[in-house]
Amino acid sequence: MAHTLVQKIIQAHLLDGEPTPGSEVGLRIDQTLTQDATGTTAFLLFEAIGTLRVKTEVSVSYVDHNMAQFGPENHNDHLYLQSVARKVGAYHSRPGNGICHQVHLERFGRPGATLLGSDSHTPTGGGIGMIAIGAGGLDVAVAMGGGAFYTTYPRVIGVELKGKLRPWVSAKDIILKLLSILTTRGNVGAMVEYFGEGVATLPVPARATCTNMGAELGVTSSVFPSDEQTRVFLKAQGRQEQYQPLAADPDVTYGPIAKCLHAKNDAATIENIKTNCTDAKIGSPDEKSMVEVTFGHVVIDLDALEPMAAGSPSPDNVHTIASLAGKDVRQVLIGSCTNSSYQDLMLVAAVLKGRTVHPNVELGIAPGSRQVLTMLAQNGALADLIQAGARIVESGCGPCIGQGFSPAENTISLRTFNRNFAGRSGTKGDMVYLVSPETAVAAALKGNITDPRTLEFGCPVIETPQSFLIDDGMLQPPADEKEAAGIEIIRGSTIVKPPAGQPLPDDLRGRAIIKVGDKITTDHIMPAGALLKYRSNVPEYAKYVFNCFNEAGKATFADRALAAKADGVAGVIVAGDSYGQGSSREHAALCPMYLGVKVVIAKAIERIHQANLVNFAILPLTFADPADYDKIDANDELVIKGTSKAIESADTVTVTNKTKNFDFVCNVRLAPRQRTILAAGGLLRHTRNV
Ligand code: MIC
Ligand code: SF4
Repeated sequence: MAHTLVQKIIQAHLLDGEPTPGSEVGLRIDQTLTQDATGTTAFLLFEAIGTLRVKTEVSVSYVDHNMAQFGPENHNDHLYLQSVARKVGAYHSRPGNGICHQVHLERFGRPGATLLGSDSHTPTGGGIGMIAIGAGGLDVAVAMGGGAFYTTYPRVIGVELKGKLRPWVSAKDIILKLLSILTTRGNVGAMVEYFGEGVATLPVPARATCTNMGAELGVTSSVFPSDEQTRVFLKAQGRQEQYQPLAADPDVTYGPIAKCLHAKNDAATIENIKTNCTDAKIGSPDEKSMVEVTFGHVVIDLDALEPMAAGSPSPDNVHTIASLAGKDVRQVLIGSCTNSSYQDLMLVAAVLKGRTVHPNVELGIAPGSRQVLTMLAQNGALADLIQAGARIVESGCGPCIGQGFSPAENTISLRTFNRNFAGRSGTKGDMVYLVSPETAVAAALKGNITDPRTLEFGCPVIETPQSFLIDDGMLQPPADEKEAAGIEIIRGSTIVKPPAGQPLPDDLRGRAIIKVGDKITTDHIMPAGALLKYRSNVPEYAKYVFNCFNEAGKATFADRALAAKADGVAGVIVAGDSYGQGSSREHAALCPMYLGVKVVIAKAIERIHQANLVNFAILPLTFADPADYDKIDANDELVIKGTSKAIESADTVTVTNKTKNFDFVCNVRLAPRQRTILAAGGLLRHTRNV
């Protein structure tokens, strides 16, 4: 039987379960990565599990998110991470060395390996032919200790790339086009695999832009074949010996892929599927106007692709640049793990050389890594950027996670980033468009959204360098076991041991602490930006759960949840569709758990967040009939009888709304291992006991 590349890599790492789409499998993890905003908790949990040394091929602790250092919290975290990494056998990438995904691609990623990272954009590694997956810190802690990572054996969505990109059109436009076809919803349990003649035309960093933003599709991972481009990249990084060619079997077929879309709301998506997918079949709307759509695989014609943008508040709100052209732009930011490679920034520098940024625009540039920044400095491109008026930001996440550069009110900000969730930039009502570096730099020069193909000069051609500048001086290797014994872990007072979960009571009396709508992201649940510094202090950070819904002078979510806890009542969160989209931050489960939340009832829950809820002993339920969502209000008293049975084996459970006096049914969609974890009171207790 012919296999996809996804299947080949996964089957080579299968430790447990059947390789059937939809079933739960345990995978051997070769590499892990953590970053500081999730990493302190991950390492604290690793310590709590009791494993003494890391057991993977390589584990790397990066510091890239939290570098503003107002108050001692961030530096306390850095010192903790540096000392704990050396002691337990992990590499440590110091602040300034770059964004975890960019540095990992440059220095560690290898074709055919599995990578688990406590960051949702870990799938960036798929650009170099690895199966790279984002997860909560506790899952990564378990993998660091040699434990399997459990996930759904995926359906594989094939994406065929035909032809070659035209000048001024780039990889970001490919993934934005894909987002317009697949959207951010309904892709849970799938992985994307790129194939076709167009693949060979894309260098590794361009591929990594596509796999990075696969996170926004909601798929578990995305992967490119490992080929000559991969070899050239690895050779230029001085790691040619890690190259191996990898591809799907030639006669493999992809699909069928099924999606359910709303006939009216998703009319444009249905049209996109009809024109861009093979064997598209569109059903007739049922009484709720839902349409079953199936297709074989997606086809993207690179020759015909145009510059694209995704407008606030979602990465799948995609338009062509031509349709937006002329809108005033006040800010352009270039960087993030999506578009901050050497090639991306060389392109920007070549365009800006000898020119000046438009007087209405502020331009910020954050190079993805110290390697990129040093190379730009050495070849003069950095001077071209500075001379043009760019504000150079240190290599790290910076404005992508709301650390500075919040835009002015009612102004458009163009960013080469991957997320534009409402308010993530730090400004309420922000208008953020996600674009390619080509489109970003065109706006920086013109002061408005400009199709770069209309610029009066040609598009510079940037080749992959023969060799990148290799200097691992800011990558500290782990200490050997003997030396490790003498290393003392540095623990500042702001580093607080995270709480463990508790088994759920059999008869659960609950209260709806909040009712939220569709597409609630983890940024809504646990804000980042200026509050990111509380990541290693759960009691402090928990004060800000659902902060964006708190109203001045009224009890906050935290106040209401703690009041319920004091009344001996469990907190319940009621939510709409796609609850928990976005990041892997387990604080979106950990902090509500700390406040006494024990159940989430939603129309649908996203993959990483659902796993984090289970890991922290919160029961994730989905409405059997979504119409029941409309019948519940905040403050309703909800009772669930027999949770132990439901967790053990049931597919559904009945919830009684005592306030409104009616019963409704919820689905209990849990993989077998998730049931065991919940019964144990969370992953930490489960792991300690096995
Ligand atoms: C993000 O892009 O939202 C983050 C910040 O990188 C998160 C991780 C975190 O919240 O620390 C992610 O993508 O998982
Ligand atoms: Fe950092 Fe932004 Fe990438 Fe998240 S998406 S890892 S915040 S650069």
